[in-house]
Amino acid sequence: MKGIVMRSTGSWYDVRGEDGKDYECRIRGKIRLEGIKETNPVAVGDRVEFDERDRMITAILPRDNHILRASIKKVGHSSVLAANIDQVMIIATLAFPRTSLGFIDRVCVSAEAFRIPQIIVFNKSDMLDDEGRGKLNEAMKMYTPIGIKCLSISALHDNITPVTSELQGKVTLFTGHSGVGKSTLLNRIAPHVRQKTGDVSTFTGKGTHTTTFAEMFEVGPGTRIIDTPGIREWGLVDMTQEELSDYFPEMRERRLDCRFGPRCIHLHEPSCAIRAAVQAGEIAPSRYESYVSMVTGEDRKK
Ligand SMILES: Nc1nc2c(ncn2[C@@H]2O[C@H](COP(=O)(O)OP(=O)(O)OP(=O)(O)O)[C@@H](O)[C@H]2O)c(=O)[nH]1
Ligand SMILES: [Mg+2]
Ligand SMILES: [Zn+2]
Repeated sequence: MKGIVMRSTGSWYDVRGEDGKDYECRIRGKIRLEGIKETNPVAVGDRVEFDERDRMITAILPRDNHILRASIKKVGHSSVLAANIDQVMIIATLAFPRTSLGFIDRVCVSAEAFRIPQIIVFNKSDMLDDEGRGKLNEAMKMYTPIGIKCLSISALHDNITPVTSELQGKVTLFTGHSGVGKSTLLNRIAPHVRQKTGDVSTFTGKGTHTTTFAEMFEVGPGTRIIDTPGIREWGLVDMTQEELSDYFPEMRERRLDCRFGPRCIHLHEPSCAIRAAVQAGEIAPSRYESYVSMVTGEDRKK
């Protein structure tokens, strides 16, 4: 039978069969998807074939896309967060816990590499002071013009219609640090889900890693949300220095004007159109900083 992977623990997979029933399956031997070398061969969102009698996944059907991240601590270790998704929703908080713009940019680049649209939801607006609100406005003004939709909400107190209307009929991956409110938001959107949520430590200001497995929830007809465990750091996978600027929408067109053309990595080359645009205030300094950190970073080179 064919089915779709709804939940993955790494050794067990909950597969929703075409008959609408859920089956707890394992993987037979080593099935590998051509061209994929990650440690977890089957990810949430994968369409699979399985044997409903002995509960074994026998094949993974070709993917439309997937989203990959590398672990920064474990060199050479990367994992597929989810497969066959329509968009990524980055849940971010500027305080408690703090999400850096560098982290947001890394997620955006990883999604953009597969042309998966990104939406940033700045959560916990109720916790911002004047300074925080200023930073929020600046961030929204920076991302919106480059085609990344931004929303500001409080998952606890606000009407969340602006978020739900972005989700209709799509498969959306929720990602972000631990404690930013991914599961809280999911519970507001789909009260029948009842995901466990956990407090942010007042001592470290960080989340406590409450969600431990990626899981996809059906929240309406054709509307699915994948809730995932919080991520501390996001490393890029398999990108050359030359291609990286292609995944920054504001650099993609401009880089054609660099004197060294596609070989320019926009660091010290003469007549670089990207650096000129930064100097002219057409590319945000913080985006360029993120770019530099990624293009010179160790995690990219694996
Ligand atoms: N003040 C405030 N607290 C919030 C808001 N959204 C979530 N929280 C709180 O933040 C804490 C963490 O929420 P979770 O939903 O567990 O966070 P998560 O992103 O799922 O975290 P992990 O599962 O660990 O990755 C909980 O105590 C929530 O009640 C918000 O908009 N405002
Ligand atoms: Mg959670
Ligand atoms: Zn250049």
